[in-house]
Amino acid sequence: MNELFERAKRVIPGGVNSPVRAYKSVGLEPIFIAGARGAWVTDVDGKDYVDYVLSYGPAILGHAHPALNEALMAAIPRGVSYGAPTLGEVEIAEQICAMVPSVEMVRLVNSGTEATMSALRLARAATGRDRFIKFDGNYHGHGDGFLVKAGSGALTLGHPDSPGVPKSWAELTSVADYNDLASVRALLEKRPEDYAAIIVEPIAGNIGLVKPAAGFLDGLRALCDEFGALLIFDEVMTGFRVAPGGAQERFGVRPDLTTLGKVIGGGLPVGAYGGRRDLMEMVAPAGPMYQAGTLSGNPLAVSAGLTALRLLAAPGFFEDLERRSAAVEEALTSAAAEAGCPIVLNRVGSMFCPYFSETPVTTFAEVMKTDRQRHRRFFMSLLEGGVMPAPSPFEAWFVSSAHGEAEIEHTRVAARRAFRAALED
Ligand code: KE4
Repeated sequence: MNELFERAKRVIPGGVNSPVRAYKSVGLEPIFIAGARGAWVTDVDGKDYVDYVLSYGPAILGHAHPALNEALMAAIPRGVSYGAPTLGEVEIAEQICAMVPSVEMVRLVNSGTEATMSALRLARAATGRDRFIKFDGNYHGHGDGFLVKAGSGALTLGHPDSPGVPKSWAELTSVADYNDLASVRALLEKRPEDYAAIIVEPIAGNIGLVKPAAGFLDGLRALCDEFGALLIFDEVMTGFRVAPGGAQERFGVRPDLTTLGKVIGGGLPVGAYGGRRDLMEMVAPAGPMYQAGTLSGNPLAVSAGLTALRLLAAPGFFEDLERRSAAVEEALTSAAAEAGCPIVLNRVGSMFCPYFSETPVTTFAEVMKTDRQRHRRFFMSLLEGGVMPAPSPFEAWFVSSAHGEAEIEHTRVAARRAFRAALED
C-alpha cells in the first residue's frame, strides 16, 4: 500500500482527493480500499474491516446494496447524462418534499458544498443582507465564507481558517458557540439589520457528535424570527440519517432552508437545497438568484438516490436501524467498561462518537479537551482488529442497515483490545 500512496502523492495533493482521508491526524498512511459490500470494506492488500465510515454517511444501506446495483445497471444503458430534465428528477424532488417537513421545493446540486453555498446565496438574495452566523466547529463544506473556524477535515488538519479566503469574505462570517444562544444573541444585537441567515448543523457531526442542547434549535428559530434572518439547517449529514425527515423531524423545528447531501445520492454525487416555496421561487430560472450545474440531477446519480430514499421511507426501516445502532453503542460502551477505559459516547440514531473523556461532551470547547492520544492508539488497534472508523477524533461514526450481529460482535472483540491499547500511555 505504501508504494501506492507514494505514487498517489506524485500526482494528487497529499495523495487523496479529500484531506480527511489522508490519516494525517492519526499519524498513519491512508488505507486504499479495493471494494466494499454490506457493512464491510476490503483494502488493496485484501484485509477486511467492518466499516463505520460508510463514505462519511452516504452508505446507510451498506455498500453495493442489490437494489442500488440493479437501479444503476438499468440506468447505464440509457446513457448517463443529457443536460435536460428527466422524470427521475421530478420523482426524487417529490420524494424529498414528501419526506423533509420544511421542504416545499428543492434544487439538486452535486455536493453538500454546493448546497450550502447556494442556500447562503439565496438567503442573502432574499434578505438583501450580507452577513451570516455559523458555529465554531460546524462544517458546511469548503465554500469560502464557511472556512472560518470550520470542523471536520479543516479542524482535523488544524486549518479551521483556510488561507486563500479573502479577508473581506471571512469578515462577513460571524462565529457563535454551539449550544450557546447568548453568543448568538450578542452577535445579532450588535448588527440587528445585517444578518441574512444563521446556518447550523442541527446535530454537530463534524466535531465528533455533539447534540443540540434542549431549547437550542427552538431558540435559533425564535432569534431568526426576532431579527429577520433566515434559519438554514445544514442536514447534509443528518438528513435521511437520524429520521426520514432528518433532524428537523426528530427535533420538531422548522428551518426556512435545508441543505442535503450524502445519503440523498445513495453514494453517488448528489446534493440539494430546498425549503419555503416563496424563497425557492427566487432561484433561476423561476427567479433572479442564479445557480446552475452541468451534472445537477444527473440521471445515474438520481436513479441511485431515488432508490435509496424509497428504501429508507419504507415502514420500519428507521426502527430497525435504531436497534442496530443501539447494539453497536452497547458493544462499545461495554468493551470500554471491561477495559477500564473511561469514554463518553454521544449518539443520535445511527450516528455517534466515542470520546476519550471522563466528563460530558456538550460543547466545542469540551470536544477540544478530549484525549487525542488515546483516540490515536484506539484507532490504530481497531484497524488491526479489522474495524474501520473515520481517521479523526472530529468525525462521526455511522451505522448502516447492513450492520448485523456478526459485525457487532466482531466490533466488540476488536474494541475490547483497542480500549486496552488506548490506556497504554
Ligand atoms: P460535501 O461537499 O463534502 O459533499 O459536503 C460538505 C458538508 C456540508 N455540510 C455538512 C454538515 C457536512 O458534514 C459536509 C461534509 N462532511 C464531511 C465529513 N465530516 C465530508 C468528508 C470529507 O470532507 O471528505
